[in-house]
Amino acid sequence: MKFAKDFLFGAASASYQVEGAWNEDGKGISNWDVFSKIPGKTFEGTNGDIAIDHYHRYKEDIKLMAEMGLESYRFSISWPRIIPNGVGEVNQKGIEFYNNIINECLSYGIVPFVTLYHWDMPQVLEEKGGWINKETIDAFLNYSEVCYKAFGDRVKHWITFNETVVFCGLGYLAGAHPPAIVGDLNKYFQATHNVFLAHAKSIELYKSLKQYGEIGITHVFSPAFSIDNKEENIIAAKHANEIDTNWYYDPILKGEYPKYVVDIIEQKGIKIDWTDEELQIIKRASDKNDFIGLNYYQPQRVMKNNMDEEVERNRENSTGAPGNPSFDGFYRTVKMNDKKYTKWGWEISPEAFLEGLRMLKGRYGDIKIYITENGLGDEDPIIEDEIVDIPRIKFIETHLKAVKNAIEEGINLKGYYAWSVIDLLSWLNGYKKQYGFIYVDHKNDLARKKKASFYWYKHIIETRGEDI
Ligand code: BGP
Repeated sequence: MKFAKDFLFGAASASYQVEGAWNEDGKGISNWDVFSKIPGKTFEGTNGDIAIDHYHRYKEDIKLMAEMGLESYRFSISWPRIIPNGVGEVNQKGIEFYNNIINECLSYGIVPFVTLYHWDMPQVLEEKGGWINKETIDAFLNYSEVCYKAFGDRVKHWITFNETVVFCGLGYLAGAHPPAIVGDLNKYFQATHNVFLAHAKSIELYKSLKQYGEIGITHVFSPAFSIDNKEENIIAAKHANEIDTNWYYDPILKGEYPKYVVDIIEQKGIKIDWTDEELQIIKRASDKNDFIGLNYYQPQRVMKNNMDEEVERNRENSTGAPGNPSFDGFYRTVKMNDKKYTKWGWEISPEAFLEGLRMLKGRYGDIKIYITENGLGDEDPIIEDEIVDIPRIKFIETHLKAVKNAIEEGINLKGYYAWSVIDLLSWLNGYKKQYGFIYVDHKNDLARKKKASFYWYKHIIETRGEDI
């Protein structure tokens, strides 16, 4: 089987991880500009001040994407580059920059797939309470309207938010992302609700503009599986899926929160400020999603946790990596001897990817799906000046095979975006953890170089994945 002509082969990035130019051309300060400079927060104090300087080198980068045959480029817009203070004045230089990116893509026939919020929030808003403050919802609505109106004539694919579970989980439970709050379940759940509301309002707004593109949200996709057939572990895996998946997917795709989690919230005495009107807006918007974006890296292998205390989550276990109990102490994710792991301890399992997609179809039906991120974080081998990232090729190949199988089973999958198009700043792992098809030489003026995977992906796109 070949992938259909309208299946998009893409790759992705995010503004803070590639752009740099953190204080140029009128850009406002973001929460990440501030957070990354707090000692001890990121790997060896790395930050995105320069990142890989995509801001100045976007032409070279997009030319390389075109050479690779990329059909679509998923990137994000930096909110503070567009509206430096979160609300109020629009920065025309910011509009110009993204116009340039979009036009450059289109000149090569590359479809721009745009994320509005990939975590870099204007610091001014973060200081006023960020996602806890309901005013941020209106500010986001205004920001998204500015973007739809400025770019919507050419951008026909929009993602409102990237991975709510990560920026809320790490922001309000683990303290590993801004605003660096630890263990505040009230704030965590409130923030998620406010984000879902902002999403709902923004897609209603988008539809009212009649730009006839498509819009959705991107979630982490990390299905939980019990490590064995013991009942207590099966219950633990169900619990993990309710908290980590259904809480995020249900309000978007069903327009309501899962009762299982709502009951837990009530039992714990957590009070979410949500009005009937807000819940109705979320309900009303749920059938307006054109697609769901899935970022799949790994599943969660789950067993009952026998510890009572509540525990922190960190970057690694927030996406299900083994070794730690859940934040509510109910279950733990574990490493299994018969599974394979990356150097960063993330399980490699295309099988669980396919199985998870089946679970998703079972719960939500035929919603259109894009895989908006999938890839291997590695320290790439360099042999005689060539970057021979064979493990990455294997990783992507086996996951594309799972995508193919899913399509053959009738799952409505319309595109695949490898993470990442080019080596970039990993939020907490600096430049050490590489994901790209294109290498960036930090010892040589950030020079770009094609990796083995670059040529391989080009071939896959050219042959529409026939050999997979
Ligand atoms: C996702 C984010 C990406 C990217 C990726 C890899 O959660 O959406 O922005 O960072 O994970 O993560 P890491 O760099 O931590 O390995």
